[in-house]
Amino acid sequence: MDKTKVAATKNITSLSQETRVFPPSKEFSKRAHIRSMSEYRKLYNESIKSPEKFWAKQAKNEVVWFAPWKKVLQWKAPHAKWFVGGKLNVSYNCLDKHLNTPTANKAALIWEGEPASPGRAGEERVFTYKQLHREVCLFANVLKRNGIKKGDRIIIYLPMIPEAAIAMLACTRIGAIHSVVFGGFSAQSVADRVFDCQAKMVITSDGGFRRGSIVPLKKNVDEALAIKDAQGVSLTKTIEKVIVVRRANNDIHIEEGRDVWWHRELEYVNANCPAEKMDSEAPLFILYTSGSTGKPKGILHTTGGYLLGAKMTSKYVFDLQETDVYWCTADIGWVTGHSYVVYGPLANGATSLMYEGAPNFPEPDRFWRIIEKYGVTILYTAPTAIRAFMKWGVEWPKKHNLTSLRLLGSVGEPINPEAWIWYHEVIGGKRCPIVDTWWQTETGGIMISPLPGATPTKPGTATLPFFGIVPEVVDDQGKAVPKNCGGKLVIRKPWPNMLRGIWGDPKRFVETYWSEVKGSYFTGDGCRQDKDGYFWIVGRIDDVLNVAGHRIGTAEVESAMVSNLKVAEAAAVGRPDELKGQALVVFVTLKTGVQASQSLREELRNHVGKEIGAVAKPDDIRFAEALPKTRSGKIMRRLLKQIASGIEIKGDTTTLEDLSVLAKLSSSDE
Ligand code: 7RM
Repeated sequence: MDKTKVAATKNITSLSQETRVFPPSKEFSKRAHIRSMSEYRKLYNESIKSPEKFWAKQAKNEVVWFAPWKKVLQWKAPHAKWFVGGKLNVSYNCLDKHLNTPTANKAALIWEGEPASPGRAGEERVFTYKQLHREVCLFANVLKRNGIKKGDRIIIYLPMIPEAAIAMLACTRIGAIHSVVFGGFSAQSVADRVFDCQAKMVITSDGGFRRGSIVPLKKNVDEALAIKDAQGVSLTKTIEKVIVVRRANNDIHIEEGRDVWWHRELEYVNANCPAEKMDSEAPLFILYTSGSTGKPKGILHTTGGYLLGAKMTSKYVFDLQETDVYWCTADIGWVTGHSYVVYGPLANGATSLMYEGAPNFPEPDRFWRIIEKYGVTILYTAPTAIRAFMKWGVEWPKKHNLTSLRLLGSVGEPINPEAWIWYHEVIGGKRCPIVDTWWQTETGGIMISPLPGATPTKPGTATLPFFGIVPEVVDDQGKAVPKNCGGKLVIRKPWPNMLRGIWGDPKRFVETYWSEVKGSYFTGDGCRQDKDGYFWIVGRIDDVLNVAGHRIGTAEVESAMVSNLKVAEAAAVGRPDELKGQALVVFVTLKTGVQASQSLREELRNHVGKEIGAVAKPDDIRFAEALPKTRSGKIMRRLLKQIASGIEIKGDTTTLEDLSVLAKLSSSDE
């Protein structure tokens, strides 16, 4: 019997309980960029039937080019070149383009700092497009003054402050390649990344605020720059300069000749810095993402295709309108921060809000306070955050007027229907469409998502592909599986903002993404398509459980578990089992005030059994205070698997948000 099919059939049974459909309201559709499914289908079909014609037209309309391209696409699988021969500049498209328009004096960036006392808002800085342009030009000249040339690599290791966006844009202005390293990463991660891309400069700050305390970023950089390899050779000898933003006013060491203050450097430069004419395929940035094993991969994105993708997806998925105050809560150290805090919104002339700190500082209503204060209209956040809000209780959002919101977004993992409905009702006041957006660091931008004025949504699915994207669910032979059967998610055709490679490792690029299914991009995700063609991500392929011959996606077990009112969050993993191949272990955190007990364990087992069938009844439920997550909020199932199997934790834990979580988990035998 086909195992995939069994699992898939089970999935339908389980999810057929999730039949709620939410069509967009007439009022929303009426003023949206894409107003109906037929409009979506028409454009989508065009984009698939004649992709080059479609993309050429979009690139012409959406992007300012200094010189036209000669060829839209050069595709020698797996190597794509888009808009070959075209010249442009990303910072020009995000800033200069708006200068002689009414957008010039509109807020480009609204920033709020973390420090605040209960009941109060924080420090505020606002940059109009004109002001942001000036800051970027000034800082671009600082980069030049400090020896940076086209093609040089720069590590940006900053908190969520405006200087982070300014630094990114300044790099793109002069053709330097940035690699943003999340401010929560360790000295070792900084050193590894410097070494991998042979960076010439680090841009950091004295410190950053996080939940009321100061993260010593500059100290981490000092440590990173002192790290040597086994032969005693400095890992970071390529670094010539460190530019330091003053943010937290904590004491730091300044290494004469190497370290300079951002604000001091500004005194030496003017604001005249024409944007460099960059080749469409010139590297734009490298962003490191952890692979399933060891060494992080430096995902490479280039200029023209990336910008077009970021711009178009922002415009259509978030339905950006002139009056929106748009807030993507992702850190810029994550690809979501690149495409949907900085490049996408600014290329569209939108107002992008940036918040420095934690959602529960000084109290769990910080997000809602910010939304009320600035009149945020679009909120884009992650399921892990939504589940945290659910856990903290509705009293926090209820304290604030959230009626400015008109659209909600989700990204990072499958959003379980429970969280979806809560988001819809409590935050969206039942009035806001939700766009559940599926994509990856590698894809550069959103790939599968509703268009909010057109697509009827269903809780738990990212629905349908964006223009020009051809996803398919396939079996191990690479053949498309029938509707409602589980399989691997691949992308059949090249798209403009796809990754161009892994920095310095062309072999790994081919092996990781292009060898699993011949001729197609392999996403690493498990998926099934329902009868309407909607894509349901069931989790990473590596995480798919095989219990007594049934292939079960982690996301589905977790979703079933979390649909119990007492459960806040759940992570399902397999542990080797003589009888069944794998036994199903679910780690569970409970809602505030709920007590763990043997009877609750039984109750939850039965609950999952009822929701998705007896095969998915957990063999073991382990109550935990918290789950190990990456900085971007993804559960690290690899670690949980090791804990569940009682083996020592191996492999990379540098992306782990809170190391103490692991210790607690390993010792918990409640
Ligand atoms: C943007 C981002 C990529 C992986 C991806 C999936 C998972 C992301 C969704 C999702 C289900 C979603 N980049 N993922 N979004 N799964 N529904 N809407 O997250 O490179 O950090 O991660 O995240 O597994 O492959 S990422």
